[in-house]
Amino acid sequence: MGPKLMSSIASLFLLGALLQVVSAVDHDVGGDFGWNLPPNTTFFSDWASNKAFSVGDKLVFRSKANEMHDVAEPNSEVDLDGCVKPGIVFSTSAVFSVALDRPGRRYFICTIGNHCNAGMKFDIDVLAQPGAPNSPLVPPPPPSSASSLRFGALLAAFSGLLLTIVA
Ligand SMILES: [Cu+2]
Repeated sequence: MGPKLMSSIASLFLLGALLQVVSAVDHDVGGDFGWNLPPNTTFFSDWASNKAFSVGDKLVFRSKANEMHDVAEPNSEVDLDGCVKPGIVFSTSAVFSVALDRPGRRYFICTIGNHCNAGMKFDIDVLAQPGAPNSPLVPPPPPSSASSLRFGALLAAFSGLLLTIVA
């Protein structure tokens, strides 16, 4: 493999990484309304059903300073429907982000008071992005290719120098 081809491949990897960064979306849960007591019980499930979520995206939970909320992740649809509070609560801070780092269905509720029954609950389907460089489905390029690329570039520069000297 010539240095030129290898640097083209490297550029492709770089472009892929760049596109991945650009395409990752931060989703403000509930839109401008935020993660607060909703006007109706389907507010957040309606919000989620209009969105597409992919690995690499983030959920951003923003709550009003005068309202107390948290974020917790039930294990199943049954627990979500029944507002079963999981043992672990992520955060009670006014702004909290959840990284969508794996594909599959995920469930979120607020465990405070009866907020979940009041509608502070939703589920999402996180889509994998096969072909994206940092997707777990695609292994990263082996480290040896990076070092041989550097060696190839060095070799090219060196032989270029030699040719200049000889000529
Ligand atoms: Cu709440």
